[in-house]
Amino acid sequence: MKQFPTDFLWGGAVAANQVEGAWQEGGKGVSTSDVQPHGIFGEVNQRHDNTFSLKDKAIDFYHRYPEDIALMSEMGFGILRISIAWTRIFPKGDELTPCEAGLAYYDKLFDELEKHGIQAMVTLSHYEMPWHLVTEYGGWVNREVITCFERYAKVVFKRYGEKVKWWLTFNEINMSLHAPLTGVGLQAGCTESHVYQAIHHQLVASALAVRACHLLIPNAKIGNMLLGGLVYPLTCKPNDVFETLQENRKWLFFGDVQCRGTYPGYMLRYFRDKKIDVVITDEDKQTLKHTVDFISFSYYMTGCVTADKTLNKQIRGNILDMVPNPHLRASEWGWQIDPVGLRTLLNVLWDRYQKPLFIVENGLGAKDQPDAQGEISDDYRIDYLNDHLVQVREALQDGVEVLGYTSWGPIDLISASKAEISKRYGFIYVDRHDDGSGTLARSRKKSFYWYQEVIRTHGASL
Ligand code: BGP
Repeated sequence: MKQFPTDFLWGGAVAANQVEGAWQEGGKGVSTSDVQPHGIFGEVNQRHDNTFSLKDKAIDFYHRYPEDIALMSEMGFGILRISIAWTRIFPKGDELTPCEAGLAYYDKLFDELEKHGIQAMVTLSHYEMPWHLVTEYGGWVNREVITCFERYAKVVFKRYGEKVKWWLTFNEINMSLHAPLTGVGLQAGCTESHVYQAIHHQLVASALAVRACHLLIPNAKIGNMLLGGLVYPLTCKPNDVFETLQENRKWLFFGDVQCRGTYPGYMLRYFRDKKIDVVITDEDKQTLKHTVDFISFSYYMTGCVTADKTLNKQIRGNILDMVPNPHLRASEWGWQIDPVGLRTLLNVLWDRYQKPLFIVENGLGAKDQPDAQGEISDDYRIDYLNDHLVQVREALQDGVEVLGYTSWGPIDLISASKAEISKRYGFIYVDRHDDGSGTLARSRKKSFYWYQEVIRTHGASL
């Protein structure tokens, strides 16, 4: 099989706070992303001092989306994953009536996609929530936030039910363990019990969104979204192998709850051993039974795990506590490149859940340099994506059900970790720089034509 199935969905993925800009337009409220000008691991800055944040304008997708969607259409996209900024719909998060200007904005965006025959996939919450829900409610540790989220989800399902058939609940829900403010709205000083209580509430909210989506848009599909954090044992020592199992369970736990509808025994033991007290009501247990239709995930890298605590853990990528794999090379940011790991991950998830899979993020962050003619020959990006897609094709032949592939950042955008634009992922270059300079003009990189050919040939050109 050279070609992918003809109904395989090809496209790209972006997030509101990394592309839209217009952070104070259209009635939008302040989100957690707005108060983290230095990225998801950065300090909170309430912006009263007019601190510069590249995200305020981002790539101005809010105003320029018709041009950007036309370019994606030229590449042959069948699907675009976006996120809705919760603060455009409910600026503070706890209002009873939504903001019409925010609703109208996404209406226009979905209409533009439809004009080009591109389906929309929508993440309800991608690394942001209303800041008011953090300051006044304490974030997701407060059960009332579930009600606010459910109201928001129902409003957008009702409004866009005719236009959007693909939905995701929380982006990389397992990242809450590493970036609690971004994930569950918890500020410095929170305990592990707080984090897991907040995560529990988010899992309940995710299941309520699944229930509402099934009721309100019966012909839509709703999935979860995991950071595919596959890790390998550094050696074949039994303790390394067991430690690796436990490390993988840290992220698979979220999938277990969202796909199987119940807490796994290993997690309940972890809570007992660590004296973590999570309130899980009988009603919550019933709610969690509303499981997702498909599993979506991001994949960038793998890492290794060792039981030997004397070995230095290194900080790499957006996840901590992994040891570099001596057999892999890494990107400029130290993210280890492992195409075969994607095939392994697809097989692991398929074997575990038997639910369809959607790769909703994958890509290479790199510093692109235009040549004298202004062209960008990003062969490194083409190689990365090509090698990963070849492994997706292998997984399809292994019998794994893969619905589609949306590469991360088909157009350059602001990075989540550092809030810079110099770490670029796009097929489309955006003339903007970390200091805020640049014309915002768009241009096609070499990878633009490569991806166009991949889509045109259903992957036969790989
Ligand atoms: C994922 C996030 C994205 C995206 C990507 C790349 O974790 O879901 O929002 O940003 O990582 O990370 P970065 O932007 O830090 O390079």
